[in-house]
Amino acid sequence: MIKKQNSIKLVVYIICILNVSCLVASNSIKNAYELDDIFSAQMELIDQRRVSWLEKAEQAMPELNHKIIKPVSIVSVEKDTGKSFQGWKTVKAGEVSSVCNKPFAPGDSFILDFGDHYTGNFCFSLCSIDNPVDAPVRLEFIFGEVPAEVGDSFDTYCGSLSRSWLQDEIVNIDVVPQTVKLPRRYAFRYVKVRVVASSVSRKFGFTDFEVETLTSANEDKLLPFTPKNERQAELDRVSLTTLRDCMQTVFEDGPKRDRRLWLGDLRLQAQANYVTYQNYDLVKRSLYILAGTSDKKGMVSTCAFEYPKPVRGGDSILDYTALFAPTLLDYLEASNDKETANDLWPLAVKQLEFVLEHVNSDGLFIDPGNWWLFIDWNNDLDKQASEHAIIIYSLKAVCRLAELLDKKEQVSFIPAMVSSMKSAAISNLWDSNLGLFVSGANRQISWASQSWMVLAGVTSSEQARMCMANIEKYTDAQKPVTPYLHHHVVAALMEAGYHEKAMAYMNNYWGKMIDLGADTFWEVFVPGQDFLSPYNGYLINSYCHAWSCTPTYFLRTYKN
Ligand code: RAM
Repeated sequence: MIKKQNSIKLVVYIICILNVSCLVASNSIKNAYELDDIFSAQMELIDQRRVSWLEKAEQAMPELNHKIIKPVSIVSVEKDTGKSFQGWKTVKAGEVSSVCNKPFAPGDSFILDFGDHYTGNFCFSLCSIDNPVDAPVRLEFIFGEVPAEVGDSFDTYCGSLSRSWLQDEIVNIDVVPQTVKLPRRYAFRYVKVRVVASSVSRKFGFTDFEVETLTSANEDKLLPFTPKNERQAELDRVSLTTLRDCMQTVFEDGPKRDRRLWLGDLRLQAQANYVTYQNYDLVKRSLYILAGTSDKKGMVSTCAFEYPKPVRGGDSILDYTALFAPTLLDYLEASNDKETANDLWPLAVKQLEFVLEHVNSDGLFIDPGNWWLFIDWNNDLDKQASEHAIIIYSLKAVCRLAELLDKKEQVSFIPAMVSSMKSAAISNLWDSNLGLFVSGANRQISWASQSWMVLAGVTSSEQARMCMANIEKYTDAQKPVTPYLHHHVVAALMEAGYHEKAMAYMNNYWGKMIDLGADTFWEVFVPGQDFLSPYNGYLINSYCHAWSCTPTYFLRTYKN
């Protein structure tokens, strides 16, 4: 009986959902502007070009640069609750030579410190102290980007992402002496080495350790930068290390995890790359992979896996879809590569179809409820206003692309649509008493909404200044959780003309990570909440994360 009632409820629910989506679709701005022909023309081009896009991605495959780096010391990790980040500090425990050429027995362990964060392959050499070693040597390695990973145990991990992302390994070595290169790539500064088992009577030892680094960033091409002070130098250095270690055969989001290409991360990495390493081919390859793995409906990939051959990842984020055109526009402006921009133009236009479906005929974005709206990892954030603004931002980028590619006539509907969406934002989402944008049915106030509305140019410059000043005073506002959203706050402060404020904000937020010992910038950071994790497990967070690398972009583009 209960089962039957439940299935009736389910059917009613499905009918309701279908009705609502039909309602939204038939009342969408996309239908009001009769854009179907434009989008189906793009679809034909996408279908014709998709295969060649993956070929072009392959042709733009970068070479990886290597360097051999040796550890700088042996450290111990000590509990330092309440003082050090995540309660662990490292203390120098000796020179690397202190663990070389001496006998080791089961249970012995030490931690190598490479002095900085690297992405690459770890190698070590073993020797026999008592010749010959008559049993395999069984070793455990744990790789850590931050001290907590070599301090805390992985055994209690129960986060929402697979345990297999945690970087540990058990290796058996049959023949000693031998140099062993671990096949898997790791992202780390620290390596904990523990002897699990070895010959009962014959001792072995270590003679050498190194990492063979991997990156498609070329240090010789790095543009010079003169910092104004020590803090700027540090912010630039840590940003560059973050970017460098994420630059592999695509722009990865994190070399520890997810080791894959995400559109939203790519956009920010590419911006930082244009003013630093200038690897245009890597952006081109990344764009072509996302394009070549677009789905049957012509939706660009939100994320893609590279190997064994590029495929679309399962997730689709509406705001990332909207950000394809701005990413392509940035690429065109930085590289002047019109050929690629022309080639990918149909895909940039086509993305508008997916996002405009959820804008009603009054020009207002309505959350369809069946899309992943990202913006930030703040779970309490209402996304309506930010999404609304990002769609405008996307429309404007398509319009600018059209100007640069001489295709204005193809998207002549955009100016009117932008002005309708701006009016809808002001009439529905602007609270003139507060001088702030609100979002959703509960009229939520957030840094995200103000920042994206300013970046989309919805406001007059006076209003932009007003809302960025007001949000600072509004203590109950929803705040950013990730450097990704903090980036957009800094960009919005810049856009509103608050250059000094923007730099101070950046110094304060990213500077705090440096003060807490960051070698690379972290995926998630809320001061005072060291264990915060979107995946319910701080050990699985990425501590060298793509979207966090942008202080170098701000420092190098802010000319004052
Ligand atoms: C995570 C990664 C990635 C981000 C997505 C939304 O899996 O951190 O960087 O783009 O979420």
